[in-house]
Order: sequence, then C-alpha cells, then structure tokens
Amino acid sequence: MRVVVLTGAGISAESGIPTFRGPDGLWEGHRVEDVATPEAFVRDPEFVHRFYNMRRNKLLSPEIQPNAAHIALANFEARPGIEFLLITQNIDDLHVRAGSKNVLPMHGELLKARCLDTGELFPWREDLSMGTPHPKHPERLGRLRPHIVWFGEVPLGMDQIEDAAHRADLFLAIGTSAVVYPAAGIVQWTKPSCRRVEINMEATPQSNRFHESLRGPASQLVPKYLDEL
Ligand code: BV8
Repeated sequence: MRVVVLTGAGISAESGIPTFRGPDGLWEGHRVEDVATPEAFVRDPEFVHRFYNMRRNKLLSPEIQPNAAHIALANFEARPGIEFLLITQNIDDLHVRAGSKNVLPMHGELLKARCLDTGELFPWREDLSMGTPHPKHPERLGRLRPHIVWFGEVPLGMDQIEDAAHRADLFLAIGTSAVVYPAAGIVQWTKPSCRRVEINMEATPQSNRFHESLRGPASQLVPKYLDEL
C-alpha cells in the first residue's frame, strides 16, 4: 500500500511547540507571514535571526520530545508492504527523532543553516547572527541564513511530492490548518481511488476534500487510526 502523510504544526503542539494560528500563534506581536519572508530578512536580518534563534533554542530544550503521534507514524512506516512518504510542513526534527525514515521537510529545517553565496547546507544548533563566521571561510561573517522556506519562496521537493500524491492509495493530513499553499493543495493531486483522511482539532477549508475527518488531538487519534488500518 502506498501511503503519503502530510503533517503541520498541530502534530508537534502536544510536544510543546506552539502552532502558528492558534491563540499562541504570534511572536513578539508578529504573524509568521510577516517575519518568515526574504524581504524581512533583507530589511532586518538580526530580527529574523532572533525569531529563528528563539525557536531553535526551544526545540533543543530537553522537555521538547516526539509525542505518540510522531512515534506511531514511525512504527507504521516500518510495517512490511508499506511504501511510505512523510511530507512535513514543520521545521522541527521531531519526526526524525521519532524514527521516521522517509521524511520530506518541504518548508526546510530549523537545525540546518544555508550559505547565502553557495546554497551549501550545514547542520546548525547554535544561534545565527550577522556576525556568525562561515564554517569553511571564517573571515566571512553573516553569510548564513536559516535553511527555511519563507513565504514567497518555493517549497522543497515539489516534484517528488506531486509524484507521490498522484500514486498514493492513502493520503493522511495531520495537524494542519490547510491555509498555506502549495502544501494545502497536495490533497488535490491524489487520484480518485485514493483514500483521503484528515486528522485535526478543527475543520479546515480542505475538509470537504477528505472522505473522513477525525476531530481531536493527534497523540490520541493517530496511533488509534494507524493501529486499526
Ligand atoms: C509559494 C516556514 C510560490 C517558516 C512556512 C502573497 C505573497 C507571497 C506568497 C503568497 C501570498 N499570498 C499567498 C501566498 C502563497 C503563500 C501562502 O500560502 N500564504 C498563506 C498565508 C495564504 N505560500 C507561499 O509563499 C509558499 N511559497 O507560494 O511559492 C510557488 C509555489 C509553488 C510552485 C512555484 C512557486 C511558501 C509557504 C512556506 C512558508 N513557510 N514555514 C517558519 O516556520 O518559520 S509555512 C508555516 O505555515 C509553517 O511551516 C506551517 O507549517 C505552515 C502551515 O501552518 P500549519 O502547519 O497548518 O499550522 P497552523 O498553526 O496553521 O495549524 C495547526 C493546525 O493544527 C490547526 O488546524 C489546529 O486546529 C491543529 N491542531 C492544533 N493542535 C492539535 C491540532 N491537531 C491535532 N492535534 C493537536 N494537538
């Protein structure tokens, strides 16, 4: 069975990482759409670095751990006969830490930095600033950005995503408000015979495209749903 899963901030909420559009969705009074943009980075790079430094430090604190939903997805992927792709909009590493193998982080990764000049990626767990020396050319300062897809930038792996969606027998959307494109549109690439299931706390603008919409916390509904498959 070919299974494609799309996750959003809701799957990490119970691990302690705030979602974007819930009551705790603002940062210093700013919407993510206003901070996560190339224009904001040009205008005030230290402000954008501070936004990601805060989120990277929180992600690295010991109380932030994968929850039962992350773990259930990793266990399901390991089942025989399952061809599995986990597309995540999240920039945390909780799916990988839970043991998921075939993970496509379409909006980038918080624990990687990218060279502005060459696009080279580096694993990154410290703060970034305009004073950060380049790992290979220490005389160059401030030439790194977070390896994150900002608004107005093209998400990663779109060709692979479209191909997998077209071939999927089961498409599972978990913990996403389905307002950000092209992620919210992936469900529309599935074939008519594909089973489409949404697991979320609330209805979304895409709910009507799913055969089944399960309402409730991912940490309870995801393990239950996958166990019954
Ligand atoms: C693109 C990284 C072109 C950043 C993110 C004007 C100018 C420019 C672009 C646009 C524009 N107008 C529209 C656009 C397109 C734009 C867009 O869609 N904007 C929205 C706001 C309207 N999209 C883009 O710019 C994209 N790029 O269009 O390029 C292109 C495209 C294709 C081909 C060629 C060219 C780039 C979008 C990527 C932006 N980067 N992340 C960062 O994280 O700092 S998106 C950001 O929002 C996060 O990644 C997040 O994942 C994503 C979506 O949010 P969700 O994950 O859904 O989280 P949210 O909080 O919204 O919802 C959580 C849900 O979980 C809720 O429904 C809640 O009920 C539920 N929940 C909560 N707790 C639980 C739960 N469910 C279960 N259990 C629980 N416990």
